[in-house]
Amino acid sequence: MTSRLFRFRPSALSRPRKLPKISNRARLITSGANIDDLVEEGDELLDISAFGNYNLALPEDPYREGVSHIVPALVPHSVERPPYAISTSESVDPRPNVVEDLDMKHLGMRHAGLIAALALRKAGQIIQPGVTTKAINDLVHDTIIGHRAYPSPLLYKGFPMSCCTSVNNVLAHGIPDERPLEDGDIVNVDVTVYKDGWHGDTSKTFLVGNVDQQGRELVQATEEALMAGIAACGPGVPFREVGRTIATYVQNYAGISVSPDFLGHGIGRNFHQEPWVSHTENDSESVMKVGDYFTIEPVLVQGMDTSGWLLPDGWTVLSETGARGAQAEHTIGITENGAEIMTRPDTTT
Ligand SMILES: [Co+2]
Repeated sequence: MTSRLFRFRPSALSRPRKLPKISNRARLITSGANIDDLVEEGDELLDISAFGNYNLALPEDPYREGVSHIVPALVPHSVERPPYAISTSESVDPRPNVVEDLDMKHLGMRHAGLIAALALRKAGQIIQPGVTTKAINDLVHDTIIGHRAYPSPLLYKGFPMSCCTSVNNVLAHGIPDERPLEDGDIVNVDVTVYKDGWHGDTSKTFLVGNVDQQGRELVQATEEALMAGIAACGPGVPFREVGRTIATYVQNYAGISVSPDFLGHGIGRNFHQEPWVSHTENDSESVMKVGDYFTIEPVLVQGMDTSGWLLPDGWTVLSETGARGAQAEHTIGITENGAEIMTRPDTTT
């Protein structure tokens, strides 16, 4: 692999949740380049050797503002769209204020969740060095459309693709592009499906070829943290138990932290809604009840600093340190018996 030194211009980037007003570049320094010749005022050299053996995923140079240059994939007219993806003035929820039958809601959520899980599993089956994240996106898109369902991220707040793909130091919300996956990468694929008025949301971080031990441990810790968080759920349980459980669990891993910046969310007729589910220690008072549907989706980051940069595309969040991040997500339904994973890829109950 190439040098572990990267030139980065943090002054050109903003922190997530602050207004992005940036147009500048971060550039990969390949081995053999004379760094002194390339560094300009305001640059920082990012040394990621402590985090393992991988390359930073960096955007094309020069950066582009926004995503208007990306052409969204087409969705057949026969597929029902969520209100935000309908470009007419009639883009209101076709089912306002109806009292939901809980059994029907559960079936609807399971159906959406199942399609999402199947699309995610298919994506995992093609992941290997040389495959682009755009190819992953296209497979996810076609799989969802094939089930006469809609890929929820597409046109959500202007997002131009049908899933998110986040490679290595991209913590979340990466936009699929033409970068081929490299041997040693880790890549999160985040799939959400809208079917018959319900959303199902799931993600997983995949290993690409031979991933170093630190990367494998990060991905494993993330999967385990998600499952620990789910195991804590059930009717009558305070939502803060999810964060407490995950934070405690991750303490088993030296040198890995949980990001406080990415939250699980209520889900159902809407892609994102209350309650917001923290994956770190918190003092939320709200309590889970039967019929609640929400995601758990911890982002774990190498090192103790989880802060990030938002790219000028308005979506991609990079770790500030260059460390890798991994994420795993399921949609959970609270039932009389506990918590059910709605985004399991199997059809058994
Ligand atoms: Co989600």
